[in-house]
Amino acid sequence: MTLFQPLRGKSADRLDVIEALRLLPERLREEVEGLDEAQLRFRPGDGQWSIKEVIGHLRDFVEIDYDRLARMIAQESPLLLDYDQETLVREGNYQEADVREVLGELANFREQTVRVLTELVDANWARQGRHEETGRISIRQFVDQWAQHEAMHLEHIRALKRQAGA
Ligand code: NI
Repeated sequence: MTLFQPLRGKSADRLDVIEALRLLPERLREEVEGLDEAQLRFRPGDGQWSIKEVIGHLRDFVEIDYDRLARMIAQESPLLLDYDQETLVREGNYQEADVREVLGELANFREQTVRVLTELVDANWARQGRHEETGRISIRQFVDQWAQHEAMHLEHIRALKRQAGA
């Protein structure tokens, strides 16, 4: 994909956040290493996600966010649809899925996102989309939100591990 040549003025100040995004698959693999199936499937309460489901949720949004990013680059102020996270996790049937396969899918989408972000020139970080629920958002704001969301769920997984006796 060619993105708004010339590729100068790359976003040096964005390297930390891009690196955090790049490391997500690796961080998740480290967290689940050595866990047994019962620990991965443990739900702390009714309607609460297991570790497998949290990873499925992250996989869903790593895919959705890649798609949103591609639209924000290709279109002027695209509409970014909202998704129901509970429905997606239920439909993904992540409790029965192979967590390594889910992580592999997540890693593939994330690799594409990181490739696109790495090639963005400074001005393109200000490109915007219109989120169905929350309104205007720039690529820069959006990417910061992903990093925060993912850091929060990494903590969430650590808490679930403790509750599952891991
Ligand atoms: Ni979430």
